[in-house]
Amino acid sequence: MSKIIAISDIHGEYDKLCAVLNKLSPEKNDTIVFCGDYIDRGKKSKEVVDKIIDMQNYCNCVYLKGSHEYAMMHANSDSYYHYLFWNYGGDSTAESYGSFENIMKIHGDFFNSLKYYHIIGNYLFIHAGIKIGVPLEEQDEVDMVYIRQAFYNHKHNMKYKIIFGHTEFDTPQIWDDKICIDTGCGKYKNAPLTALVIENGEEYFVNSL
Ligand SMILES: [Mn+2]
Repeated sequence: MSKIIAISDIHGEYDKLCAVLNKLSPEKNDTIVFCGDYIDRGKKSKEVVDKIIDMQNYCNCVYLKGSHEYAMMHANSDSYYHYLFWNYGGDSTAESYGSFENIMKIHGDFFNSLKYYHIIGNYLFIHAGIKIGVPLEEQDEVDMVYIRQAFYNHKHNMKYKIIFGHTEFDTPQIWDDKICIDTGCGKYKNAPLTALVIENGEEYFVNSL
């Protein structure tokens, strides 16, 4: 049976990404949904993006937009996102690419292709969450990459189990209707990168430790 794998919030931690991918060893019928926040904080944002693009040679890949990609892509047109990018780890991304301009010069096609959410069967994958009570097609882009407690502290009434990252916890958080897989990779030195694996109707976690 093929596996569905979700990975979120890598934040430039190339070695932790490789450790998780080596443990998972995905095969060609498997699907990895990368849930955003590839860049910032860790030292190897460019290598992380190269690696996740390269994974298309091994399995199906889906790439979602995270809040850090959103801020980076709006940093030159909006002073608020400029502040967020440069004060929440964007300096290490610019360093990894050689300059801020190089980020879009080198990986612009990739960043411009990112989706806000992806549905597979009964699962909906998204970076941060949804505004509860608003239909999926009417969700605001900023909510989908930035929302926190207003989403995860409440039951949503969508027919999907929502898999998300964005808000970091010590361990994966499991609710009846949602799972958060951000375990602080890139933010805390010893925090692992955690993947959710869905296989034969079972859900389990694989981390980089
Ligand atoms: Mn993040």
